[in-house]
Amino acid sequence: MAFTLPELPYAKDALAPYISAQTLEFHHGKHHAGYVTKLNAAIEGTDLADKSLEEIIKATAGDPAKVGIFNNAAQTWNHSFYWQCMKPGGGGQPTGALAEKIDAAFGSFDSFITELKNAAATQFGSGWAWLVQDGDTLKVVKTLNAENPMTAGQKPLLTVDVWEHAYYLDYQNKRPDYIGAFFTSLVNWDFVASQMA
Ligand code: MN3
Repeated sequence: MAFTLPELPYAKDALAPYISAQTLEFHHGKHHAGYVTKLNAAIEGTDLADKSLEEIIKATAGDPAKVGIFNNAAQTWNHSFYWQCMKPGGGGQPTGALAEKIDAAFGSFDSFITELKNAAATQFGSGWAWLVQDGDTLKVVKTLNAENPMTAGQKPLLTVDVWEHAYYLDYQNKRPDYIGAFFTSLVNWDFVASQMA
């Protein structure tokens, strides 16, 4: 069954001025849509056509013959997840079990945010920074291009897209400003907490 581009969970102008409607028009309407279209074309008529997105990602990870399918499947998943990690009027700090897990793993919320911002700022070239659940603890990781921590057995809780297409129209080369706005004004901690196993 073909995959479809999910609707954004908010209006295209809802994240402005931190992420503009123009950025979301291109990022969701062109980039994310393009990954979905290419994925569908690549799996049509193959034994992957009836698999879930997660099954396709895990089945093609690390296979040089299937790198095109992996890239488009993972980018389809990563973007659907990224949209949900933000909301209008987001930011602040998590509470409850998530806050306790963050304190246990990183010492404090500030230490955690510093580590995650640093991972996002220092990912060389295109990629993603993540908060993941790894067994009983939380970790910050970064991945190159389309890579997703689920292929390493880690459960994504939060991601920041640091491909240039995520911020260039609004911030040009100033990636740290985009990352700062993401955590100060956009991150949806309720969604992040809901992803914990
Ligand atoms: Mn992107």
